[in-house]
Amino acid sequence: MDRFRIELPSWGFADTGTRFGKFHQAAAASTIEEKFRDAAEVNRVTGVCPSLALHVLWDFREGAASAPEVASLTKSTGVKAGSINPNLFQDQIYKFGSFGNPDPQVRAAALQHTLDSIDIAVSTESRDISLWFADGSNYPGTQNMRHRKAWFDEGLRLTHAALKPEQRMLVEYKPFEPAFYHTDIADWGMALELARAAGPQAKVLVDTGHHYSAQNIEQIVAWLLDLKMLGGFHFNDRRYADDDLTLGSIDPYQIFRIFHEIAMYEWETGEQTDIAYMVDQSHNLKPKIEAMIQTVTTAQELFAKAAIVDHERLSVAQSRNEIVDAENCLKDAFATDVRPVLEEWRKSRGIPARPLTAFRESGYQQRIETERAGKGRSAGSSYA
Ligand SMILES: [Mn+2]
Repeated sequence: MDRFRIELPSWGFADTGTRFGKFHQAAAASTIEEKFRDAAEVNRVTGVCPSLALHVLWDFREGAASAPEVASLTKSTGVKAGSINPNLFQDQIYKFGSFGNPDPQVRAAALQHTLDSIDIAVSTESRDISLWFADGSNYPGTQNMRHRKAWFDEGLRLTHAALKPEQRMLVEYKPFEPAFYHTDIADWGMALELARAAGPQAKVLVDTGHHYSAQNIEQIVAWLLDLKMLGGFHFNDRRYADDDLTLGSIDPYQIFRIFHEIAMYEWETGEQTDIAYMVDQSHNLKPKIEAMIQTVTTAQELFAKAAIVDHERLSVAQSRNEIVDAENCLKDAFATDVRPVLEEWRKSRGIPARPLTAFRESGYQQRIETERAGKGRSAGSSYA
């Protein structure tokens, strides 16, 4: 548990909604300072969220000139700037794509924004540039998929060439939405190919909500681990599409199986993986800070359950094809209530045993509801 850290998204504290509308919350953060303060509160009660993922368009209103403000917020809140997310989907020029747009001027603008984002990451001392592209098309025949692949290849190589030695670029994939016919980076195989072609500091980012319903995500994780190409996760849960629900709310066994693949890999190889665990959720109905605390403690529980799988016993059962025993290794661990031991672990680290209770007793929510009421209705992120 001492090694488990999870990064919060700045946009998870802002007002978000669906394409049908937004329900405003009085406590929603509308400035970068409020997002840092909320993240610091989650970190205060959980002790495992030392960094905040930032969105360039939403959090760096003045581009690189906003970096000193972020640095001072890091100082005052103790929360570091985490992964830097360029925004290549909201500007009007991106109607037909960014890196994959047939118009060379738009591709150049998208690349420039990405290079600017790398500079921002240097100034905030962020390691990871997290790349998600909304590029795709809605109707057959309207775009040349091979040409777009080549343009992506070129754009990602140029992005990689601008990275500092300690930086990484993470390539995220998604099968559909906002495009409904084809997406340029639709699955992990496409992301893998593009990342490999870009260079050694490019890895694949797995967003758990970016798969078709029946897809075996832990197998993708196992392959990416084996290929040393797993850069990180965007955690969330879903029932139908990219629903951005709270991690483990619909299918906790799914996240457990992912953590199990990682734990088993570490046990077998003796390696310590270097994977960025990040939250990418949109809490439209739940109070945002409570939802984030719930997310973090659920992630810890599922991580702990995966850690107590009897690897020795599992390994033997697998080699002998004792499939009931092998399966039960997972089921036994998953059925174990790890909450008491997590409470003990928190107490031993000076963290509140029950983070949600500690948060409710702090009065923080009431304070910000009063402070922020009526503020920032038009500011902040769109649905994301
Ligand atoms: Mn994501």
